[in-house]
Amino acid sequence: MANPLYDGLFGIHAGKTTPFLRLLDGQVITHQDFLATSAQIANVTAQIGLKPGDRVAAQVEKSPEALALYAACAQAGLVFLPLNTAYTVDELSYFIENSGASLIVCDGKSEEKLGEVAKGLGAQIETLNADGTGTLMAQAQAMPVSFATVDRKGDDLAAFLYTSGTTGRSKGAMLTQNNLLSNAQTLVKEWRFAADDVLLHALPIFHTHGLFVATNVTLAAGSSMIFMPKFDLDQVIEGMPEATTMMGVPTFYTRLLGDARFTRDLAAHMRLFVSGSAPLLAETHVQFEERTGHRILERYGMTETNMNTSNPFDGERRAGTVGFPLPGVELKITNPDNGETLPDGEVGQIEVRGPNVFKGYWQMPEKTAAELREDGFFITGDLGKIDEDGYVHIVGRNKDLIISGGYNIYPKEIEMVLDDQPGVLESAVIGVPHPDFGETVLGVIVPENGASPDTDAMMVSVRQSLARFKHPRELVVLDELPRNTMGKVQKNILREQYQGMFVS
Ligand code: MCA
Ligand code: AMP
Repeated sequence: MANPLYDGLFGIHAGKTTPFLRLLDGQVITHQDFLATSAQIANVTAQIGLKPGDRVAAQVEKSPEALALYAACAQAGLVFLPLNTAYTVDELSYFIENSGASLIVCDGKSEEKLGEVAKGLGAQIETLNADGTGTLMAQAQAMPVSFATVDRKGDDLAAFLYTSGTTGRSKGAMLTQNNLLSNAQTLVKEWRFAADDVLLHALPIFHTHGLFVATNVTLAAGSSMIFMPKFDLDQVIEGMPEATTMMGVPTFYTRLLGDARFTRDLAAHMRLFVSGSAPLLAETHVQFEERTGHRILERYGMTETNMNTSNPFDGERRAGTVGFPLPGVELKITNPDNGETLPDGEVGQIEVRGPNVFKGYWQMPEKTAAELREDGFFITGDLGKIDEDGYVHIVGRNKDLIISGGYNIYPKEIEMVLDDQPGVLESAVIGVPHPDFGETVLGVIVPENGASPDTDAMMVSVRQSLARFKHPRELVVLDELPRNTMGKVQKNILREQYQGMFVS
């Protein structure tokens, strides 16, 4: 028996004294040290009574110990549920309740509020602070540095990641051990990762990009990463000469280009820059090459599927495209009305199938059935085409989604809060271009007859319910929303009307 994820990403490094995490204070954590910490945490989970298959919800700052918690869950056969540090207690309560998490790990600052949630739901709670202190590590330090890895099958669940939906209710995407392992191994090969690579890691570790792409690839390659708490331009510029690779959302690259210290010399030691999570403007691609001589490698993925396509490592990295389906991944463009495959060159919905595709949404069989076909193809909700050379282009979205700085925001969630406010008849939330975040959130409010809604008070409610990155940058008041003859709100008209609001 075995545990494919733990064995394939972590166990393979047992006894290795080579660096895994390089911290900003100069501290280096070897693979061996990291595994010792994760085994100690796994021992804590067993001691407090967690059983394989139990869910562990973690809303913690980025730290080596937070990463070790992920490894510990893999080793103990627990399902890891990382949560954005920006989520409010309202949002967290839903995730914790919906997932039936047995353990909540949170920052000491949130213990009081989340403690109440935990109590109400019968979950245990432990704390883990940004500096590695807290009740979890206090117990872990007294534990043995080895743990008998729990047997798991490739099809067993390894992680849940919540993704919002067009109906406003978040869905727990169930990812298996094989989903995560197979994708990491494919990317190591495709992007030529080797043990001597040093990845500049400035992404958060609660989403696919920072955790399952950047971290898992580093682990699968046995390489190391400069582990930064967040994207800080000064730190990234300072760390780059020590790195060989970087992964980021387009905002990382536009921010770098906006700084005169980011030069060809600074990037001379780098061999690869990868971009994803949001569209990289062709203009950014071109400017980046002019400045550094590097062509950014753009790839395309989703929470439900990990990575689907990538531009080639060797060969032309074509600006404005997301490259080719990864080995083992099938991709087709279909007619949204009947699901039939369309000829190359025609725009339709993107569907994917492969070992990377998730198992379904936790306890939501109807939603799973609506998006994951019986034959294994997943309907991504993205619109695209395949060009004559086989490159995949994403041309739009068949889902009402805003991507701001790489974070996904579903308008429905915000509209539900706005619609509840006094004096509001209805609302429409749209994404409009933004120079730093790519897109930003704009709320359009229609008042009830005779009412003059207080937009400041509305923002107070929004702040209480929703994470900061989802807050509308502005609320505008209109007499009515544009609608088509079927009565459907025409968000495209609103997007056109306000497209210049935040760009000069
Ligand atoms: C921070 N803020 C944001 C965002 N980030 N608002 C909108 N969109 C955002 N993405 C808030 C802050 O809380 C702050 O609020 C204010 O905006 C300005 O913050 P700033 O200092 O400029 O932001 P930052 O802290 O520097 O963060 C920007 C960032 C960060 C570095 C771009 O958002 C980031 O690391 N994004 C990466 C997201 C990511 O990993 N996505 C991958 C998802 P205040 O002023 O009130 O304090 S996985 C995925 O999409 C798929 C699978 C894939 O293909 O990868
Ligand atoms: P998430 O739900 O956070 O997993 O985000 C997945 C969505 O991000 C996809 O469905 C796409 O709409 C978008 N996305 C990811 N990578 C790219 C990319 N390279 N270009 C355009 N959109 C992307």
